Amino acid sequence: MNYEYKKILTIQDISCVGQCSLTVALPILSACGMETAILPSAVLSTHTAGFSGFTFRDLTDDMPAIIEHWRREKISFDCIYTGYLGSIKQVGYVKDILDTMGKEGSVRVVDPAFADNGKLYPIFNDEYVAAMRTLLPSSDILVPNISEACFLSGMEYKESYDEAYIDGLLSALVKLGASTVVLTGVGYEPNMTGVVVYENGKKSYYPHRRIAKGCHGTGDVYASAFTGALLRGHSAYDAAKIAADYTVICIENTQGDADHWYGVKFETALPELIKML
Ligand code: PXL
Repeated sequence: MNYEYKKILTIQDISCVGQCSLTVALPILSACGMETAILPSAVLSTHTAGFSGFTFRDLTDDMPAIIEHWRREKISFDCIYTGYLGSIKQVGYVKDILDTMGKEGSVRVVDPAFADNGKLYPIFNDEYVAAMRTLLPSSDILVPNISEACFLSGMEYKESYDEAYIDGLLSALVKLGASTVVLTGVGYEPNMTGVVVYENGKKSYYPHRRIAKGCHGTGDVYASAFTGALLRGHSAYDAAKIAADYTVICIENTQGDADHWYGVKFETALPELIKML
């Protein structure tokens, strides 16, 4: 084995059908060669973006006993990666985990996972956004899209913008306590998008092709591949680039299949991801 094998805890929902959250994060992190542990935030029959009448079981009340058991067993993690959470109360438990359950030198990746295209996902509201803001000082790397960055910072959401607007978002997030920010979906030209990595006051941009607007599940594919590549020892910028290239291939491999509107066929591109690592 020519890399360090690490244990990662990911906290997000189980959407039984829909290719997002844990059903995406686990195979991607495993493909990156890492041990996975999970704390499911909720169980849904499907994700909430496009299916109607989904079921939702909030697992908040299971969390204290799980955390307590882990503490008794002295369990800790090399990385804690959070995504879609189940309730405002749960955010407090997740903050506690971020603050106390990492090993020395661990990395905490927070994907806000609550908004897209300027809108909050169905179950969330402003109070949830305020709760999520409290996670920023407990994160090492925040991976928002522009919508989430706007809700967190209170800045207006814009479809088209310039670099000054993006700089404003980044500095607002840092003021709220974020350290490194990996801002996804940043495009200054038609048919292009990209990712901005803001680290130690330095901003780097990786532009790439924008294939289709608003593909479901790509945020989770991106954040999972980013986290896996980071744990494999890549810099935040290189991990951001690998995750972007992988996500683009996933979208390409899904295009043209109208029945597959709810997610991307990320499994088909795992061999490419492994090569990039
Ligand atoms: O992909 C983000 C996500 C995760 N989990 C659930 C969702 C969504 C996006 O809509 O509904 C349940």
